[in-house]
Parts: sequence; structure tokens; C-alpha cells
Amino acid sequence: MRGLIIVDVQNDFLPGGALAVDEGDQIIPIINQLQSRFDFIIATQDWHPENHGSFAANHPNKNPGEFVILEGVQQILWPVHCVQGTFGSEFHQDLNQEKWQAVFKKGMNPLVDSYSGFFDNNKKGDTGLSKFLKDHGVEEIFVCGLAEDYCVKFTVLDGLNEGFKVHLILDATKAVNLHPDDFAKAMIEMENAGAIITHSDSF
Ligand code: VGL
Ligand code: ZN
Repeated sequence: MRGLIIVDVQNDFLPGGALAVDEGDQIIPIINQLQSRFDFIIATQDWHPENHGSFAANHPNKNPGEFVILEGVQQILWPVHCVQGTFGSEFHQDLNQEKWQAVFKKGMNPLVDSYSGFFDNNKKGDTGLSKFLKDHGVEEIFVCGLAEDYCVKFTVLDGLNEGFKVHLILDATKAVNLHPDDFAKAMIEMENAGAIITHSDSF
């Protein structure tokens, strides 16, 4: 069976949000249309405690875009975003949630960031997504959402590692683009790892 994975379409990643992805809202109607073609849909949700180590505000004299070491691993710093229970952490109100089988929350451990919907960045914490998909007979996943160069990319790469056939839906994702070519670089990385790049009207 095939499944649709909607990554982090939350207010803080949309225009006006704390970590806004340019034109991120443009993918919402595309994702809603896509949902009508899937019987198995799950979403991921960035869900940080206030003291999360990826927030620049939690490190003295540090700004977003700078780096720290968290648990021995280099971590880029972000503005405070997707704090549990805040408006910014909610899914956008126009995103259809009716058919979702489950929501997988991530980023709760303050000591490690968690881009992928499967595992944290240290590959220690497991959200249970891989087992959930396998238990439901899902072998092929179609990934969309935000942001293409972070959470979408790492979800695609972990999905491939977990043995799924993975499609990235090109027109249903947008990048943060801290550097202007981040979108293209992430695309190449996913393709080289074995992802199939597709378009919402071509499958
Ligand atoms: C994300 C940066 C920090 C994402 C989440 O959803 O791509 N990016 N947290
Ligand atoms: Zn985050």
C-alpha cells in the first residue's frame, strides 16, 4: 500500500510564523487535493518544549543561524518555534485533517533536534513511524510539506534507509533556503539516495 506523509505544515513554518518558509502556504491547496487520492495519510508535527536546545534564545549571545554543540553534535540555531501548545505549533487551519490515521510528534527532547519524522538527529529517539507504516502494510511513501531542505529531506532519507520506496512531491514542498541553493542541493541529495522526484499531477 502507499501512504502520504505530510511534514510539519504548522503555523510557525508559514508566512507570518516564527520560522516562516517563503510561499509555504501555496502548498496547502495542493496537499489537500493530494489527500483525496490517498487512503493512508499521516502527518508529522514539530513539538518543542520551551527549553529546546535548537532555540538561539536558549544560548547566551547566540543568534539564529549560528551553531552550538548539543550532546557532542553540531546544531544550527533557530528562532523559537513550534513550542508545544502554542498557535505556532498548530497545523494551518486550511489543512484538511479529516483522513489522518495518526500524527507523529517530534523534537520533544531538549538535548537533540529532530528533523526527520522517523528518528531524532542522533538516530537514537524513534517516533515509531517506521513500525506504524510497516504494521499497516505501507511500502511506498509520498512525502510533502515543510521544509524541503530540513524536515522533508531527513524524512525522505530515513524513509529510504528504512526500506520504503520514497517519492518526493516536488510541487508540494518548499525550502527554508538559508542559502539560495539549499532547495536544489537537498533535491540532489534525496535523488542520489534513491528518492523518486515526482509532481502532484504525474502519478
Ligand atoms: C524544521 C527547522 C527546525 C522543519 C523544524 O520542519 O523543516 N526546520 N525545526
Ligand atoms: Zn524545530
